[in-house]
Amino acid sequence: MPIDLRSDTVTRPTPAMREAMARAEVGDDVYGEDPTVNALEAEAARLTGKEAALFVPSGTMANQLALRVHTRHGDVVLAGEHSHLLDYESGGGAALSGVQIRTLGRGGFFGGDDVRRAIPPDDPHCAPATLVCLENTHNVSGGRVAPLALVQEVAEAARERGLRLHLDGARLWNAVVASGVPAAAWCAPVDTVAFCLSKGLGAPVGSLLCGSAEAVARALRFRKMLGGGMRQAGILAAAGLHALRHHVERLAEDHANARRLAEGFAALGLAPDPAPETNLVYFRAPDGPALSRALRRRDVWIDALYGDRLRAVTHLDVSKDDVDETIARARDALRELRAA
Ligand code: TLP
Repeated sequence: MPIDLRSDTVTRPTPAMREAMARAEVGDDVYGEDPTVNALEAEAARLTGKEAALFVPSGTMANQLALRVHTRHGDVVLAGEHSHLLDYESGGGAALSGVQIRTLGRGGFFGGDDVRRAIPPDDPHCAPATLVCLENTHNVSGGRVAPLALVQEVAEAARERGLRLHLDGARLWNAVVASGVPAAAWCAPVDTVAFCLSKGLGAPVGSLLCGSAEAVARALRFRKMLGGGMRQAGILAAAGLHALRHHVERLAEDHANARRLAEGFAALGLAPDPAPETNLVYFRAPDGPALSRALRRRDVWIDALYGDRLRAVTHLDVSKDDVDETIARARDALRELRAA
Protein backbone atom coordinates (compact mmCIF):
# COMPACT_ATOMS: atom_id res chain seq x y z
CA MET A 1 0.00 0.00 0.00
CA PRO A 2 1.38 3.42 -0.85
CA ILE A 3 1.49 6.10 1.82
CA ASP A 4 -1.04 8.48 0.29
CA LEU A 5 -0.56 12.05 1.52
CA ARG A 6 -2.16 13.80 -1.45
CA SER A 7 -5.27 14.82 0.47
CA ASP A 8 -7.46 13.93 3.43
CA THR A 9 -10.12 13.03 0.85
CA VAL A 10 -8.42 9.69 0.10
CA THR A 11 -9.47 7.87 3.28
CA ARG A 12 -11.44 4.65 3.10
CA PRO A 13 -14.35 3.94 5.45
CA THR A 14 -13.33 2.01 8.55
CA PRO A 15 -15.00 -1.37 9.27
CA ALA A 16 -17.14 0.27 11.99
CA MET A 17 -18.24 2.98 9.56
CA ARG A 18 -19.12 0.37 6.93
CA GLU A 19 -21.16 -1.46 9.52
CA ALA A 20 -23.06 1.72 10.41
CA MET A 21 -23.71 2.24 6.70
CA ALA A 22 -24.96 -1.31 6.24
CA ARG A 23 -27.36 -0.95 9.17
CA ALA A 24 -28.72 2.48 8.13
CA GLU A 25 -32.45 2.93 7.90
CA VAL A 26 -33.26 4.60 4.60
CA GLY A 27 -36.10 6.20 2.65
CA ASP A 28 -36.39 8.51 -0.35
CA ASP A 29 -34.68 11.73 0.67
CA VAL A 30 -36.16 13.73 -2.22
CA TYR A 31 -39.48 13.13 -0.44
CA GLY A 32 -37.76 14.09 2.84
CA GLU A 33 -38.32 10.52 4.04
CA ASP A 34 -34.84 9.25 4.77
CA PRO A 35 -34.63 9.06 8.57
CA THR A 36 -30.84 8.83 8.63
CA VAL A 37 -30.39 11.88 6.40
CA ASN A 38 -32.89 13.74 8.58
CA ALA A 39 -30.94 12.73 11.69
CA LEU A 40 -27.65 13.87 10.16
CA GLU A 41 -29.12 17.22 9.12
CA ALA A 42 -30.56 17.75 12.60
CA GLU A 43 -27.21 16.89 14.17
CA ALA A 44 -25.32 19.24 11.83
CA ALA A 45 -27.73 22.08 12.61
CA ARG A 46 -27.35 21.43 16.35
CA LEU A 47 -23.55 21.33 16.22
CA THR A 48 -23.25 24.53 14.20
CA GLY A 49 -25.97 26.33 16.16
CA LYS A 50 -28.07 26.92 13.05
CA GLU A 51 -31.79 26.36 12.43
CA ALA A 52 -31.41 23.84 9.64
CA ALA A 53 -28.96 21.90 7.49
CA LEU A 54 -28.91 20.25 4.09
CA PHE A 55 -26.94 17.14 3.12
CA VAL A 56 -25.23 17.60 -0.24
CA PRO A 57 -22.81 15.45 -2.24
CA SER A 58 -19.73 17.68 -1.94
CA GLY A 59 -18.12 20.73 -0.41
CA THR A 60 -18.14 22.31 -3.83
CA MET A 61 -21.91 21.97 -4.08
CA ALA A 62 -22.38 23.34 -0.56
CA ASN A 63 -20.32 26.44 -1.41
CA GLN A 64 -22.01 26.94 -4.75
CA LEU A 65 -25.46 26.65 -3.15
CA ALA A 66 -24.44 29.29 -0.63
CA LEU A 67 -23.39 31.65 -3.41
CA ARG A 68 -26.70 31.07 -5.18
CA VAL A 69 -28.76 31.50 -2.02
CA HIS A 70 -27.15 34.74 -0.88
CA THR A 71 -26.60 36.62 -4.14
CA ARG A 72 -28.17 37.79 -7.36
CA HIS A 73 -26.54 37.72 -10.77
CA GLY A 74 -24.10 40.61 -11.13
CA ASP A 75 -23.32 40.90 -7.43
CA VAL A 76 -19.81 41.16 -6.01
CA VAL A 77 -18.64 38.53 -3.54
CA LEU A 78 -15.66 39.28 -1.32
CA ALA A 79 -13.33 36.42 -0.44
CA GLY A 80 -9.77 35.77 0.70
CA GLU A 81 -6.93 35.05 -1.73
CA HIS A 82 -6.92 31.52 -3.12
CA SER A 83 -10.33 30.69 -1.69
CA HIS A 84 -11.43 27.24 -2.76
CA LEU A 85 -14.67 28.66 -4.10
CA LEU A 86 -12.75 31.02 -6.34
CA ASP A 87 -9.79 28.91 -7.47
CA TYR A 88 -10.99 25.30 -7.38
CA GLU A 89 -14.67 25.12 -8.18
CA SER A 90 -14.46 25.29 -11.96
CA GLY A 91 -15.63 28.89 -12.10
CA GLY A 92 -18.94 27.88 -10.55
CA GLY A 93 -19.56 31.31 -9.00
CA ALA A 94 -19.54 32.94 -12.43
CA ALA A 95 -21.26 30.09 -14.26
CA LEU A 96 -24.03 29.24 -11.81
CA SER A 97 -24.64 32.43 -9.84
CA GLY A 98 -23.25 35.11 -12.18
CA VAL A 99 -21.20 36.70 -9.42
CA GLN A 100 -17.85 38.45 -9.58
CA ILE A 101 -15.54 37.32 -6.82
CA ARG A 102 -13.06 39.90 -5.60
CA THR A 103 -10.20 38.93 -3.33
CA LEU A 104 -9.06 40.89 -0.32
CA GLY A 105 -6.33 40.66 2.32
CA ARG A 106 -3.20 38.53 2.03
CA GLY A 107 -2.71 34.79 2.32
CA GLY A 108 -6.38 33.89 2.70
CA PHE A 109 -7.24 35.94 5.77
CA PHE A 110 -8.49 39.52 5.99
CA GLY A 111 -9.85 41.95 8.55
CA GLY A 112 -12.82 44.26 9.04
CA ASP A 113 -11.08 47.24 7.41
CA ASP A 114 -10.25 45.16 4.34
CA VAL A 115 -13.98 44.50 4.00
CA ARG A 116 -14.90 48.17 4.50
CA ARG A 117 -12.35 49.24 1.86
CA ALA A 118 -13.47 46.61 -0.64
CA ILE A 119 -17.19 47.35 -0.57
CA PRO A 120 -17.99 49.37 -3.71
CA PRO A 121 -19.88 52.65 -3.26
CA ASP A 122 -23.62 52.77 -3.75
CA ASP A 123 -23.31 54.02 -7.32
CA PRO A 124 -24.92 52.70 -10.50
CA HIS A 125 -21.43 52.22 -12.01
CA CYS A 126 -20.60 49.65 -9.39
CA ALA A 127 -21.87 46.15 -8.84
CA PRO A 128 -23.30 45.73 -5.33
CA ALA A 129 -21.33 43.60 -2.86
CA THR A 130 -23.70 41.30 -1.03
CA LEU A 131 -21.66 38.47 0.42
CA VAL A 132 -18.38 37.86 2.25
CA CYS A 133 -16.90 34.37 2.15
CA LEU A 134 -14.47 33.04 4.71
CA GLU A 135 -12.50 29.79 4.64
CA ASN A 136 -11.45 28.10 7.89
CA THR A 137 -9.14 26.29 8.05
CA HIS A 138 -7.70 27.96 5.00
CA ASN A 139 -6.36 25.36 2.61
CA VAL A 140 -3.81 27.11 0.39
CA SER A 141 -2.46 29.25 3.23
CA GLY A 142 -1.34 26.01 4.91
CA GLY A 143 -4.38 24.83 6.83
CA ARG A 144 -4.15 27.81 9.14
CA VAL A 145 -6.90 28.63 11.62
CA ALA A 146 -8.24 32.19 11.39
CA PRO A 147 -8.34 33.83 14.81
CA LEU A 148 -11.93 33.97 16.09
CA ALA A 149 -11.57 37.70 16.80
CA LEU A 150 -10.73 38.27 13.13
CA VAL A 151 -13.83 36.36 12.01
CA GLN A 152 -15.96 38.43 14.40
CA GLU A 153 -14.41 41.66 13.17
CA VAL A 154 -15.10 40.73 9.54
CA ALA A 155 -18.70 39.87 10.42
CA GLU A 156 -19.16 43.22 12.13
CA ALA A 157 -17.84 45.11 9.10
CA ALA A 158 -20.04 43.08 6.74
CA ARG A 159 -23.16 43.60 8.87
CA GLU A 160 -22.60 47.37 9.03
CA ARG A 161 -23.18 47.45 5.29
CA GLY A 162 -25.86 44.76 5.13
CA LEU A 163 -23.63 42.04 3.59
CA ARG A 164 -24.15 38.41 4.44
CA LEU A 165 -21.46 35.89 5.37
CA HIS A 166 -20.70 32.35 4.32
CA LEU A 167 -18.02 30.16 5.87
CA ASP A 168 -16.35 27.46 3.81
CA GLY A 169 -15.62 25.17 6.71
CA ALA A 170 -14.62 22.17 4.63
CA ARG A 171 -12.15 21.55 7.46
CA LEU A 172 -14.16 23.24 10.22
CA TRP A 173 -13.55 20.30 12.57
CA ASN A 174 -9.79 20.67 12.20
CA ALA A 175 -10.21 24.31 13.24
CA VAL A 176 -12.37 23.25 16.20
CA VAL A 177 -9.88 20.67 17.44
CA ALA A 178 -6.80 22.86 16.86
CA SER A 179 -8.30 25.91 18.55
CA GLY A 180 -10.52 24.37 21.23
CA VAL A 181 -13.24 26.79 20.07
CA PRO A 182 -16.55 24.92 19.56
CA ALA A 183 -18.12 24.75 16.11
CA ALA A 184 -21.10 26.87 17.15
CA ALA A 185 -18.77 29.73 18.14
CA TRP A 186 -17.04 29.64 14.74
CA CYS A 187 -20.43 29.61 13.05
CA ALA A 188 -22.25 32.25 15.12
CA PRO A 189 -20.87 35.22 13.14
CA VAL A 190 -21.89 33.79 9.73
CA ASP A 191 -25.21 33.18 7.99
CA THR A 192 -24.28 29.87 6.41
CA VAL A 193 -21.52 27.35 6.92
CA ALA A 194 -20.46 24.42 4.77
CA PHE A 195 -18.52 21.55 6.29
CA CYS A 196 -17.26 18.32 4.79
CA LEU A 197 -17.60 14.77 6.05
CA SER A 198 -15.32 13.39 3.36
CA LYS A 199 -12.07 15.07 4.42
CA GLY A 200 -10.47 14.57 7.81
CA LEU A 201 -13.64 12.98 9.18
CA GLY A 202 -13.13 10.02 6.88
CA ALA A 203 -16.61 9.53 5.39
CA PRO A 204 -16.79 8.52 1.73
CA VAL A 205 -19.15 11.27 0.55
CA GLY A 206 -20.96 14.34 1.70
CA SER A 207 -21.07 17.84 3.07
CA LEU A 208 -23.59 19.86 5.03
CA LEU A 209 -24.80 23.38 4.35
CA CYS A 210 -26.15 24.87 7.58
CA GLY A 211 -28.04 28.12 8.10
CA SER A 212 -31.47 29.60 8.68
CA ALA A 213 -34.53 27.56 7.75
CA GLU A 214 -35.16 30.03 4.95
CA ALA A 215 -31.63 29.79 3.52
CA VAL A 216 -31.71 25.99 3.67
CA ALA A 217 -35.14 25.88 1.97
CA ARG A 218 -33.74 27.96 -0.90
CA ALA A 219 -30.66 25.76 -1.06
CA LEU A 220 -32.89 22.68 -1.29
CA ARG A 221 -34.47 24.03 -4.46
CA PHE A 222 -31.07 24.77 -6.03
CA ARG A 223 -29.71 21.39 -4.95
CA LYS A 224 -32.51 19.79 -6.96
CA MET A 225 -31.78 22.10 -9.88
CA LEU A 226 -28.15 20.99 -9.91
CA GLY A 227 -29.09 17.32 -9.74
CA GLY A 228 -27.97 16.91 -6.16
CA GLY A 229 -31.25 15.42 -4.87
CA MET A 230 -30.30 11.96 -3.64
CA ARG A 231 -32.62 9.09 -2.86
CA GLN A 232 -31.71 6.43 -0.26
CA ALA A 233 -28.83 8.61 0.86
CA GLY A 234 -29.13 7.39 4.44
CA ILE A 235 -26.37 4.90 3.69
CA LEU A 236 -24.05 7.87 3.17
CA ALA A 237 -25.54 9.92 5.99
CA ALA A 238 -24.90 7.01 8.37
CA ALA A 239 -21.20 7.28 7.53
CA GLY A 240 -21.39 10.99 8.27
CA LEU A 241 -23.10 10.49 11.63
CA HIS A 242 -20.52 7.87 12.54
CA ALA A 243 -17.73 10.29 11.55
CA LEU A 244 -19.17 13.11 13.66
CA ARG A 245 -19.44 10.78 16.66
CA HIS A 246 -16.10 8.99 16.37
CA HIS A 247 -13.67 10.90 14.17
CA VAL A 248 -13.63 14.48 15.43
CA GLU A 249 -11.43 14.25 18.50
CA ARG A 250 -8.94 12.01 16.73
CA LEU A 251 -8.12 14.88 14.34
CA ALA A 252 -5.63 15.88 17.04
CA GLU A 253 -3.59 12.81 15.99
CA ASP A 254 -3.51 14.07 12.39
CA HIS A 255 -2.32 17.45 13.63
CA ALA A 256 0.42 15.83 15.74
CA ASN A 257 1.45 13.71 12.75
CA ALA A 258 1.59 16.84 10.58
CA ARG A 259 3.91 18.51 13.10
CA ARG A 260 6.08 15.37 13.24
CA LEU A 261 6.28 15.30 9.45
CA ALA A 262 7.13 19.01 9.37
CA GLU A 263 9.99 18.52 11.83
CA GLY A 264 11.34 15.57 9.85
CA PHE A 265 11.15 17.49 6.59
CA ALA A 266 12.77 20.56 8.13
CA ALA A 267 15.74 18.40 9.14
CA LEU A 268 16.06 17.41 5.46
CA GLY A 269 16.09 21.07 4.38
CA LEU A 270 12.43 21.00 3.31
CA ALA A 271 11.13 23.41 5.94
CA PRO A 272 7.33 23.63 5.81
CA ASP A 273 5.92 27.13 5.37
CA PRO A 274 3.93 27.91 7.40
CA ALA A 275 4.54 25.58 10.34
CA PRO A 276 1.43 23.36 10.31
CA GLU A 277 -1.39 24.30 12.68
CA THR A 278 -3.63 21.46 11.50
CA ASN A 279 -3.23 18.58 9.02
CA LEU A 280 -1.87 20.34 5.92
CA VAL A 281 1.90 20.50 5.43
CA TYR A 282 3.01 22.83 2.64
CA PHE A 283 6.69 22.94 1.79
CA ARG A 284 9.01 23.87 -1.05
CA ALA A 285 11.64 21.93 -2.94
CA PRO A 286 14.01 23.27 -5.62
CA ASP A 287 12.16 21.07 -8.15
CA GLY A 288 8.78 20.14 -6.66
CA PRO A 289 7.54 17.89 -9.51
CA ALA A 290 10.88 15.97 -9.56
CA LEU A 291 10.66 15.35 -5.81
CA SER A 292 7.04 14.28 -6.15
CA ARG A 293 8.04 11.76 -8.84
CA ALA A 294 11.01 10.47 -6.82
CA LEU A 295 8.71 9.96 -3.81
CA ARG A 296 6.15 8.17 -5.93
CA ARG A 297 8.81 5.69 -7.04
CA ARG A 298 9.15 4.98 -3.32
CA ASP A 299 5.39 4.57 -2.82
CA VAL A 300 4.88 7.91 -1.11
CA TRP A 301 2.27 10.04 -2.82
CA ILE A 302 2.69 13.79 -2.34
CA ASP A 303 1.59 16.17 -5.08
CA ALA A 304 3.47 19.21 -6.30
CA LEU A 305 0.64 21.71 -6.47
CA TYR A 306 2.09 25.09 -7.27
CA GLY A 307 5.41 24.80 -9.07
CA ASP A 308 7.98 24.33 -6.36
CA ARG A 309 5.32 24.03 -3.61
CA LEU A 310 4.21 20.60 -2.42
CA ARG A 311 1.44 19.59 -0.03
CA ALA A 312 1.38 16.59 2.29
CA VAL A 313 -1.85 15.93 4.16
CA THR A 314 -2.21 13.73 7.23
CA HIS A 315 -5.45 11.84 7.83
CA LEU A 316 -7.20 8.82 9.28
CA ASP A 317 -5.26 6.34 7.12
CA VAL A 318 -1.81 7.75 7.94
CA SER A 319 -0.13 6.47 11.11
CA LYS A 320 2.84 7.80 13.05
CA ASP A 321 4.90 4.97 11.52
CA ASP A 322 3.82 6.08 8.05
CA VAL A 323 5.07 9.56 8.89
CA ASP A 324 8.46 8.22 9.96
CA GLU A 325 8.61 6.04 6.85
CA THR A 326 7.76 9.06 4.68
CA ILE A 327 10.63 11.05 6.19
CA ALA A 328 13.06 8.16 5.60
CA ARG A 329 11.94 7.73 1.99
CA ALA A 330 12.11 11.50 1.41
CA ARG A 331 15.74 11.43 2.62
CA ASP A 332 16.45 8.71 0.10
CA ALA A 333 14.60 10.55 -2.69
CA LEU A 334 16.59 13.73 -2.04
CA ARG A 335 19.84 11.77 -2.15
CA GLU A 336 18.87 10.42 -5.56
CA LEU A 337 17.93 13.88 -6.87
CA ARG A 338 21.20 15.41 -5.64
CA ALA A 339 23.21 12.64 -7.27
CA ALA A 340 21.47 13.10 -10.64
N1 TLP B 1 -10.31 20.48 -1.45
C1 TLP B 1 -9.59 19.44 -2.14
C2 TLP B 1 -9.27 19.87 -3.58
O1 TLP B 1 -10.40 20.30 -4.21
C3 TLP B 1 -8.22 20.94 -3.66
C4 TLP B 1 -8.32 19.12 -1.37
O2 TLP B 1 -7.72 18.07 -1.68
O3 TLP B 1 -7.94 19.89 -0.48
N2 TLP B 1 -13.43 23.91 0.39
C5 TLP B 1 -12.16 23.63 0.69
C6 TLP B 1 -11.40 24.55 1.59
C7 TLP B 1 -11.54 22.49 0.17
O4 TLP B 1 -10.27 22.24 0.47
C8 TLP B 1 -12.29 21.63 -0.66
C9 TLP B 1 -11.67 20.40 -1.28
C10 TLP B 1 -13.63 21.96 -0.94
C11 TLP B 1 -14.16 23.12 -0.40
C12 TLP B 1 -14.49 21.15 -1.88
O5 TLP B 1 -14.86 19.92 -1.35
P1 TLP B 1 -15.31 18.71 -2.34
O6 TLP B 1 -14.04 18.08 -2.81
O7 TLP B 1 -16.12 17.85 -1.44
O8 TLP B 1 -16.09 19.30 -3.44
